[in-house]
Amino acid sequence: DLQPVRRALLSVSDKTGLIELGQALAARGIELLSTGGSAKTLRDAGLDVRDVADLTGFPEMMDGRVKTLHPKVHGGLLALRDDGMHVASMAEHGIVPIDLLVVNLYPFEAALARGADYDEMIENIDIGGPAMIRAAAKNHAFVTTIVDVQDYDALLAELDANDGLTSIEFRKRQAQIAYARTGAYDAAVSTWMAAAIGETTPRRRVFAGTLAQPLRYGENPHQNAAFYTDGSERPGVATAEQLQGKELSYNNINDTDAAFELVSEFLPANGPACAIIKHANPCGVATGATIKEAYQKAFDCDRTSAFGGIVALNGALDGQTAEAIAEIFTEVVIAPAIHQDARDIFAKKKNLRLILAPGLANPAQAGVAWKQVSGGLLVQDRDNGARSLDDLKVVTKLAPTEAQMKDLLFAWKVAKHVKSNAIVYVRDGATVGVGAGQMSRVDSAMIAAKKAERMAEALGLSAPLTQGSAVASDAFFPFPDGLMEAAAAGATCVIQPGGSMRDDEVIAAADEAGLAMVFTGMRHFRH
Ligand code: 93A
Repeated sequence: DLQPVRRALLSVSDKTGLIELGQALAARGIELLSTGGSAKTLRDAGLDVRDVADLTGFPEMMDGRVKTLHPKVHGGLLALRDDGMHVASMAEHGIVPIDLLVVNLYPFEAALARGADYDEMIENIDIGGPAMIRAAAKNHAFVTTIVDVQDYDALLAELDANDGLTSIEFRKRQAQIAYARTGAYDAAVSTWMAAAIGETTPRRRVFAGTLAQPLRYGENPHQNAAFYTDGSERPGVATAEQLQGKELSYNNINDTDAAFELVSEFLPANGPACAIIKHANPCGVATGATIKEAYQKAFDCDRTSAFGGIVALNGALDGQTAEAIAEIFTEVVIAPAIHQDARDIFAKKKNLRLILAPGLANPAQAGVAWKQVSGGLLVQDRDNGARSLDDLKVVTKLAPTEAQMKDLLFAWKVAKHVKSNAIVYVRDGATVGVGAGQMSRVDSAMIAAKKAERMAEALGLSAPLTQGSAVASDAFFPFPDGLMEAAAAGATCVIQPGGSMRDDEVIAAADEAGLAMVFTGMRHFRH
């Protein structure tokens, strides 16, 4: 099922590679049709091009809103070449077949990224382009549709492999991409509109992605998987550059995201910070005078779990820190800057994946988070909530000291990134025990304390570091038992949302145990 390409219509906003493509098509004897700007680019390069306006007999009008919306264009794309009636209609109306369509759309997504105003966004909604793409893709039995600059080479290779014709397999594959492109385009328009008109629960909503990378497998080897990106240019695992190491796995991407989002909570202006993640939960988070000290303190929270972990830094990775990290097996290191000496040190660790992020993530960034359940999607705002000193309410007789307040806020930031039920012990700007993902809050408090005891033994300390620690709970203590578990582990101050029916009981228990406790009035469940 090979089809000839005699006539091509090129209409592109992104002119990258257009001249080379036009030259290559012309060299293969293909007639070129094109719209205003595209035609000019081709003509300026010395190519012979026919204007679509010449074909339709209508000038481009209404600021370009109407340029290709014409039966001579759409008839040429949609006509079935092997249908007598279609062929007769073409002859009757002077419609010529268009065998190849190359379109890329008005840069709506780019306008969105630069924060264009409402009117400008509206003008960036492409109508004629998607109409042509959908028409050509529908008629893939005869017509080839190209919507991405990155597919120009594949098109030329296809033509060369088939003596100037295209195969049905190629046309089908490109048609599928074409519909994904128009789908994603309208998804971007509709998502933008929902935000612009303040619609938080639109009756219909769409998500779209572009393949960034096929993955060897998913969470487990028997699951197929791939990584799709949403086109946003925000710093994160999707926009970071891998400098070395094996390809990232599904779990690596998930964990690196968790690590990077967590470490980004710590502003570089407040000093270096490090987060070490295992299975999407932190096993150590710390600030320090230097990046190396932050890493060391994070590592000392739970050295056992840190083995094979993901390390994220909020500042430049230097050689000293790289040396310290290289002492144990580490899967991934991600940082917003990486010094040459650090690169040299890791170059010897062939398997370690070293990733350079284009800056830190913005924890306050608004956005949507979604999760699949059978039969649908659960959609919610990103958890971009944060609490500062002024938001905290002291509820016990004893108020935390300034130093305790610092640790409490630190513990709270970390707790937001720990799977519920989350209990986080912190001392001197470093986690010293993390209890994650337990079905009972008491168990989370106990497990974190046990881990701290084990670390104290390993480090040869006289007492676990939870002694004199600050403790955070991601949700309120429904009963005093969880709180008492933390007190038994040596916590002396507590941060939690409050809001339990038994707050009075819990506060009384805290007073009796000599604890200082603050309420945040905000919960950070994470499931
Ligand atoms: O304003 S439109 O929606 N109306 C149209 O009829 C139309 N036809 C093509 N935009 C239209 N296009 C778009 O113009 C294409 O999708 C492409 O992005 C752009 C190319 O314009 P030019 O060749 O003038 O740079």
